[in-house]
Amino acid sequence: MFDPYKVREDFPIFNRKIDGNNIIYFDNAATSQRPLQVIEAVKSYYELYNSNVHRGVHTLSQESSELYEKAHREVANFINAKDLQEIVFVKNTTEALNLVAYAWGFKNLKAGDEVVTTLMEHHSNMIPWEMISKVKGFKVKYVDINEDATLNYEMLENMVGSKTKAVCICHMSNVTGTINDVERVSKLAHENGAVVIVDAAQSVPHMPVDVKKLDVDFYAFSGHKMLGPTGIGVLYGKKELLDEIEPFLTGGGMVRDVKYEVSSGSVTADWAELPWKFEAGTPNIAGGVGLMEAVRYLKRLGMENVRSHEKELTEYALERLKELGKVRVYGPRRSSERGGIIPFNIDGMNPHDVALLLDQFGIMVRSGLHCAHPLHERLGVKGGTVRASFYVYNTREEVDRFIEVLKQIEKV
Ligand code: C6P
Repeated sequence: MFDPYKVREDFPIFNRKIDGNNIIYFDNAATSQRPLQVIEAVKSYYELYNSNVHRGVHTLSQESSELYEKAHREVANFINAKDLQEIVFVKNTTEALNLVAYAWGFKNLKAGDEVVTTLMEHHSNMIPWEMISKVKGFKVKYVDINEDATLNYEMLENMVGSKTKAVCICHMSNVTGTINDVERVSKLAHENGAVVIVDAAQSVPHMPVDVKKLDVDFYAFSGHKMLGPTGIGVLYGKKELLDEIEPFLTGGGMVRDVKYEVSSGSVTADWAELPWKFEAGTPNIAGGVGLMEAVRYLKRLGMENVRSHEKELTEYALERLKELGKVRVYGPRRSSERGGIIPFNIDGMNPHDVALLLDQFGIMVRSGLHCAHPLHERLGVKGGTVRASFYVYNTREEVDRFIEVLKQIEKV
């Protein structure tokens, strides 16, 4: 039985009170909290194994390398990738998407080509494509959303064609919680010879993911949104695609051999095997170890349970929000199409003021534009939204308190 009260016991931060209030943490789409198991794993890495990886023959370096490789394998297993060769550790989703844009995009895109993305993207799945399009001359096209903030699939189907080289889409919107049918998008893209690049920052932490079933080409996510440390993220890429592209960052740790050729007076290099070819410089080893522990923790909870807990909590919160006369909620109507994210506004109030008032009661939400300005503009809320986002340790009781406080704020 999944029990959020039992889960909470693993999270030391919930022992803290702020101005006498328990912490109600509803800002999980920005970053999650960390369980003791993850904190301990990072601590014990530094206490027992700390050493650089792939750079030493001594015991500590061998052990540290083994742990770091194991972390890649466990992440691969978590999303059903073939093996560690398809798992590149990066800093976060932003870096993963930039890696694809710069490494794959520079090699494969030219004038006349099109990259199709959507209006519901986080800036990190828009701006890199716009930046490269200025150099390479291809066009970035945007698929619209429907009135309930779901993707306009009809428009997507009309937009993807022979010129399309990539379809870049989020699995779950960080603003509306909309869950996109990535399997359908992959099928459409592949039928047209395009690759599928998915921003999975909000999906991997909250639902079961099988990259083989989704048939995605690249899939990017962050450790810090899934109980892991900050500064560690993942780029999954199909081996054949990662094999064919050049690294984005170059330098130490990612080469097999580097030669100075006397005849030409220049240096040439050939790359290390996957995934190390894409991990230049000393990586975030402790972050990788912490992420491995986070993945183990989520596996023990069961990702089906995580999804159904959040779905249930979201349905409950949406139902209770109807009790409020001045609150306007955005996002899909069907709970099968939305994750545990609720953006809303209170009539006549600035979202930051609402967030500050909630904060006085120990309730943490995010307010503003959530790094998705075009989406807010499309929703007709230029001033932003208040966003409550749930995770494994949130409870119905917390939702009740949230509603009670919102009722007081509404009166103000
Ligand atoms: N969204 C939010 O509060 P990073 O910051 O690189 O770990 O993740 C970027 C990112 C990319 N895509 C989506 C869908 C995201 O939600 C995020 C991060 C946070 O919504 C911080 S802006």
